[in-house]
Amino acid sequence: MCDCCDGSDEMHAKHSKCSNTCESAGAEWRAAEAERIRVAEAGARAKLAYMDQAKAALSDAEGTKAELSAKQTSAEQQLAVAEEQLAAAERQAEADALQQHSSDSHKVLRGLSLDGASAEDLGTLLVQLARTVNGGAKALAKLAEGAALKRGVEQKDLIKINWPTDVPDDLVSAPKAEAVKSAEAAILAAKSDLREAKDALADLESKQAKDYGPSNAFFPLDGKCVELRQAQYTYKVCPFGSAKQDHTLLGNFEGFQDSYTTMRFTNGQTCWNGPARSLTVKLVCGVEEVLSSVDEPSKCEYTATLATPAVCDDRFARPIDTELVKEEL
Ligand code: MAN
Repeated sequence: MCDCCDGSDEMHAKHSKCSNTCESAGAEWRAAEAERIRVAEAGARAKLAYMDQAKAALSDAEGTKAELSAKQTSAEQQLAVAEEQLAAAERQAEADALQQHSSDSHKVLRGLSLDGASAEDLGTLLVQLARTVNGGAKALAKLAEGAALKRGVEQKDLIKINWPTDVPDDLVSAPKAEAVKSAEAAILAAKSDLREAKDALADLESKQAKDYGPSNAFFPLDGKCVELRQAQYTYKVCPFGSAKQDHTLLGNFEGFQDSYTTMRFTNGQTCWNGPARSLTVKLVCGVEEVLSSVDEPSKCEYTATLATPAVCDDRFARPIDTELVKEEL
């Protein structure tokens, strides 16, 4: 080991194999220091942006909630209207189908010259036909039913006729009426608007109740996740959410510790013969969220480091290269 800077090698300078590393060591230190300052400044600027995001989302939360409630009410009203329209359209479609059906049956009967046959004979005939004709059985049964009704058989007597039952419905389902289709589409749209408004309202209310640290600087981390592939595992940490090692739950976000310099995730998957897994995340200043150095110092108790602008010192936030900009101008 030789640093070549303390003068001890100078006595034998001629024969010394020591080369002077001061310059390269100094350059390395200066580069590291410049990088540290760059991160501190860029991180601080990013933190100001985080604080602004939080302010925009939270400071007028009551106003936003009122807007969302109004959206919810209007979606509920639209849904009620669309449901009424659907019921009316379905009633109309059913009436149209019945009318169509009875006029069709009549035409067929006339066509087959069977309009003089007795209702029972007609029923039996058509049911037999329905059983033997592949595919259109239910349609034919309906036809028979319509014809029988038309010829004076009472509804209560119809059940005495042995209608075929093993016919899939879709063989007889007529195309949907346009009015039914459009009412159904309106219901879907209103339901989706309603869900959207409800979700946004619930999301905002839950965010209002959370602790996002001084100046709410941690706000933009809510909903973000950071991953790190290390050894055989992929670690995934979602601040305010949960932390995982592949599919194993390391813990759910419990809160901050040590003046917002640490996050704790607890109540993870229980370790075989050990505690429930937990994770302590050390927070350091960085330009963006980067997860590093996951460790397991004690069985199923994990540690990690998360870089984030949220913990940078915003007093370092100087405008980017003002001097340079001035010079360039
Ligand atoms: C898995 C991983 C490890 C942990 C053991 C404990 O292999 O979660 O990190 O130490 O289980 O059995």
